[in-house]
Amino acid sequence: MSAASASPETLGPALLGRLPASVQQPAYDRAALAPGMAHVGVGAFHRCHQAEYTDDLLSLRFDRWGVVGINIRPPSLADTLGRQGGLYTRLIRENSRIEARVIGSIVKVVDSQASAVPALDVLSSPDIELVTMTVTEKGYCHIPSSGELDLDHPDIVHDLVSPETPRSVPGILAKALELRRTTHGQPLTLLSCDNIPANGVILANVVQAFAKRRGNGLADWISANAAFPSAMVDRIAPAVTQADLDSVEQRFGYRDAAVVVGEPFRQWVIEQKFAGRMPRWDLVGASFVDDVTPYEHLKMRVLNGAQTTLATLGVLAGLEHTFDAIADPLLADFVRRMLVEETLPTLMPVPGVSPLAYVEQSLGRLRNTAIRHRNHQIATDGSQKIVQRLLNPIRDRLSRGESIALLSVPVAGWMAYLIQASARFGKRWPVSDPCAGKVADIADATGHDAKALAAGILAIDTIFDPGLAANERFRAAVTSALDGLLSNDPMATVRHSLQQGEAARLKPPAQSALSAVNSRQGEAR
Ligand code: CS2
Repeated sequence: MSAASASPETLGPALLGRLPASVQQPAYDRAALAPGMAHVGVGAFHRCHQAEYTDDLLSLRFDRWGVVGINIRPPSLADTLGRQGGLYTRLIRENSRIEARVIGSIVKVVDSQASAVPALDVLSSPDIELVTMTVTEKGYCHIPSSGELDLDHPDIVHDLVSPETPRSVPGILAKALELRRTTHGQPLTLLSCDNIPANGVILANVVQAFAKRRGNGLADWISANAAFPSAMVDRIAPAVTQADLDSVEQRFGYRDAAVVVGEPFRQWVIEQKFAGRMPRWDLVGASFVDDVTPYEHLKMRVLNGAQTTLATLGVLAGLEHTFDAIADPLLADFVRRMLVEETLPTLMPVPGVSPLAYVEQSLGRLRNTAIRHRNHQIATDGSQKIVQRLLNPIRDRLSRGESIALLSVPVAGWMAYLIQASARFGKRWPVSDPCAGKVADIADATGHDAKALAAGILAIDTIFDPGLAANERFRAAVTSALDGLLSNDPMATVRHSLQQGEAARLKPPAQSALSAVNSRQGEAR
């Protein structure tokens, strides 16, 4: 095809074979591809991660592993991927380098936003042996601090009353499993690819808690016929922008409404616990292991901990993207020292990984200027993220009497981010977080008293379990950091905390400082 043609063609099966040579395309016969698995939540991350691994695998060893993509929440897929026969361009970008590839593993898309019926038809089909999902942290309807199903969640309340017309992920999956049981009885593996600790355990908890309340033997059938492996997933793939879509048209001469952009790095570690046949993703770079916990902790506490820290402190410093925040010498110094001095000692050994090298590699990934990851995007749903990224390492350190001078700053940063979105603080930026309303109410009622603000927010027990919230060292550290972050010079607090962290490093912890905080929050294993 000609890049100079007046009206560029849109990507679709008819364009395969006529793409510019610089665009890699599926090396297998897409027409022969039959659906064998479904994915719920087809967003940028799925297209940049699991769908790419599957595309790799189909090229290496063709099998019945076409993906049916289902969205149960906006956006609609029909107008983008649907119109393109499931095809899309995956760009890998690193500074000035760009690599384009058309991914072919999605064979069909299903929009099920208005009713669960289309999703249930796919999920209950005997052709589907595996369901993967990326439904975001809050899609599980669990309580982050405990990992249990949130029975007060409006969608769960609805689905327990009307299980035939479910809206929530647990409700839809329980109904799909019920249909499988009553029709063909085929087992199913349900693989969460969301960034929450012990995601398989959380998924099993919420589906089983829902099924038990149905009281019709479904929970027992699920125990015997479904598997919920946990997985650690990694690739930075920010929300796609118009500039990304335009860049494909400009560089490669065709239109694509479903472009995704990711960094070169990718990782997928999957717990080996399956109900039936699985795609051999281990042949194309994924790892099948007995326990993903050490990998999850490493990734969530180091890479994601750094991202959340740079995002909230970055917004307070007036910086837009991750790469802007890490280019700031103070924030770069802060995040490296936080990770090395406070986070790394909380990690379990990970086979073949040097923790210090992992920190440097992670910071290097965050400096990639072609990945335009907005700080506000990472700060979105912070209440669902800080438990695994910041509070769990804090809890581990408190239980050993160790300093939390640095890790407590981004916790206060998350608070300051939501507080300043309240009317009382002039609605400095729009926010999206299930706890935003609660924090705004606290801020509106309290005003500028950091102690009262922190006390109000620490009392939100779906995030801060009572043991942690009552810990005096934690309360004092967060309150003092919050006071500074709400001032006119928030970065002075970041600088000051580095000095405090330094002092704590030189002084052994006092016995009296040892706290009785034990189990880890939200880690349901
Ligand atoms: C990010 C993640 O938005 C966020 O919360 O921290 O999406 C992050 O980019 C991925 O976990 C990387 O694998």
